[in-house]
Amino acid sequence: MLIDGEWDPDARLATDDAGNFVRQHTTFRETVSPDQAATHPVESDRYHLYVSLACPWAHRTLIGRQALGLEDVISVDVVDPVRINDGWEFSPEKEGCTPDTVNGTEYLRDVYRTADPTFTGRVTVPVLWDREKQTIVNNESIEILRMLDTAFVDGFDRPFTLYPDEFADEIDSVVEAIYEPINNGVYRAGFAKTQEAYESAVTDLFEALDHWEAILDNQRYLVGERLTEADVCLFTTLIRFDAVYHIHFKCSRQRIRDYPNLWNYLKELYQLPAFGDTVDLEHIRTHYYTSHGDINPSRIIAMAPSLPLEEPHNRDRLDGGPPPEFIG
Ligand SMILES: N[C@@H](CCC(=O)N[C@@H](CS)C(=O)NCC(=O)O)C(=O)O
Repeated sequence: MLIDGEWDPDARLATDDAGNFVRQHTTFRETVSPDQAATHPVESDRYHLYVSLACPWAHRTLIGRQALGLEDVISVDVVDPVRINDGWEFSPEKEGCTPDTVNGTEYLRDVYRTADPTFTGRVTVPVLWDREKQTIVNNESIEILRMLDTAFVDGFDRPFTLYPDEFADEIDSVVEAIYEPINNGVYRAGFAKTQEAYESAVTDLFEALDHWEAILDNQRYLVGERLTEADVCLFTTLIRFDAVYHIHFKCSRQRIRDYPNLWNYLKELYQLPAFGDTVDLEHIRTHYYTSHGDINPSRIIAMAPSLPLEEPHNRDRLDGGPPPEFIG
């Protein structure tokens, strides 16, 4: 991480006294606004995303960008999936990676330093960059996803919304309900430093998955008949589960493929372009197995499981469905 703008490769992920993984809070929390007098007014070709295709948090923003038709409005650079001593870096020669086309840096930490030369904290993706103000607007995925949906509206050719007003409260509560046990829960299991901390995390995780498995028996999406932001947030964890979390993070009770409803739900989402096109299982597997030396010191990448995501799903039996614009 960066400490006062200096890179410290030995600073480790935080755990509390009981061995529980504690996620740090993100620090850049500004917003792109439809108000042209704001610090970061909405504008085409001004904002840029730095992502890793491996990262479930960054993946949310890529799905939002494509689903909301903002690919020509917001540019993207992709870091190297292997993150070792120098943190996220740009390796344009590698498949699926790009250079830093905006700031020309070699390491993402230098983008953080440009925004704040005395920055202290972890250098994480996603990052939403403002070319005009030469700074980071925001590095919290749910806020970036929401901003794409709510700020880039007037003057943009927007097919639909992932955050419809009439469901806003419900979406907020589902996003919050899945965050701790599922989205962050897989990390709490994987980075636990004691048996108790691990067991508590996997128990919460599978209880929450069991709960949503039951809901999805009668309901097409997490908040009902409409596909929303909440589904984006669950998808990016589910798509990594069988190939990575089940093995690398010891989320071993069962796979998503063993849950009939979650598996069919995952297949349905995967088959929508904004979801499927943004999945890179090579970057995902490479990143996790090579980048956490403390839990996989050999850095051997586990063989890819069979994941027939293109096979038919049975979600048409339920009311609702993706908006036609989504099908592409
Ligand atoms: N709360 C942040 C979390 C982002 C995050 O933890 N990203 C990971 C990649 S999956 C990262 O960049 N980690 C680098 C590090 O912790 O040093 C969000 O949702 O955007």
